[in-house]
Amino acid sequence: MNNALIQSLGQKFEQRFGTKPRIFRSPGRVNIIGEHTDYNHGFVLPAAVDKAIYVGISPREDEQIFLYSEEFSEGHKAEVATVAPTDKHWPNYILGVVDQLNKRGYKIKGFNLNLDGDVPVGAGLSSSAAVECAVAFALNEVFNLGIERKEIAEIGQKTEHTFAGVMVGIMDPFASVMGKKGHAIKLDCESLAFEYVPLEMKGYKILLLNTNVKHSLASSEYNTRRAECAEGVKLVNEAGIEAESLRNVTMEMLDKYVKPKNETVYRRCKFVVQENERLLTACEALQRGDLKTLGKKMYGSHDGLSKEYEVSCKELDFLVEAVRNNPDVLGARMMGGGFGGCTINIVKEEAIDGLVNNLQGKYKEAMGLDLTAYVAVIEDGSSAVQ
Ligand code: GAF
Repeated sequence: MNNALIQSLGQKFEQRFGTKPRIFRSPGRVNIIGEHTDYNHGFVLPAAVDKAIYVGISPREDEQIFLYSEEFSEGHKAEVATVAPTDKHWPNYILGVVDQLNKRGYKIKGFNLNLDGDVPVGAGLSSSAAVECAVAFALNEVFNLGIERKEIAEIGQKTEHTFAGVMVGIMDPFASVMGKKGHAIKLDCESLAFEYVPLEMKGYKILLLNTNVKHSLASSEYNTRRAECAEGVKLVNEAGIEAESLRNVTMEMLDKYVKPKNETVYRRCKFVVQENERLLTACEALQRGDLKTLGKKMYGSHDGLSKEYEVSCKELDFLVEAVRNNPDVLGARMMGGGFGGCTINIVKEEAIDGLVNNLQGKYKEAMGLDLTAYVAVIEDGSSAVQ
């Protein structure tokens, strides 16, 4: 918990709105393996981290919404009944949540809200889902709406669809809301059934290496990949096979019905089917303490994301190749939607400082960019802070 940030958020709230707020937090996430599988009804293995978005909030008697982003030093005003997307980026993640509550028949009044956080933006740690979940969680508590955690995650996902225009899956908000200290979440994105998997790391740590780039094609390419996967399912359906998603599609079906028709769609779908298999093997390995096999599957995941799914970039590939033959690193891969952000690495604890030092120099020389590193600490999901 970032106590300094919580204190300053509360003080700024009081100065701005003249009352003491309640404060809530919702964390960012890592994903150990299972990328671009969530919107294909497959499995993912995320975990909530100790970096979070914090919101201060107080209810109002009228219908007005007063928002303030401490990070951007900017305010925004709206009304509960008429929320709509704005040209400013950050208010959309809050207003979209209000819109979802309206559409689902949850009754709220106006409110004052400020927000801040320590989830690095654009690093692929899902700061936007953390905002949506922190806001939905806070409104649920303040207005006693009785919404269950899973629905809060769905509200976060829908907000991305409607107010940010990215057709994301359920993974990020689910991890933010449902996270458990010291555990990953093995989530079946078809049924939303899940189990907590203890992260027993035996002297290894989860190290995130931030490329500090976010290429602008991320959102458009994300939606394109989604459409390509849907096209693959359509081709299988046209061959007379009933399949609702890639979850019900096998490699044999892809080879027979998709490969001859569309090579690009075939490669995308092949990645997804194989990534699901990799996740299941990796998760079993993690459960029996076999971190080596987990690591191998992570490298396999990266290779598929880079070569078949084509959502990596030169900076991410550079960081994975730089550690691939290092005996202190069991596995590495790009994490999240792609085109920038972090790689996730399983690294021997005592080797971390030396590795980061060495990579910072190499990365600067090769890419002209600073590399930032962060050891992920796995925390609980959304909670009330005060
Ligand atoms: C982004 C999305 F928000 C997730 O839903 C998921 O698809 C991920 O990219 C890729 O695995 O983080």
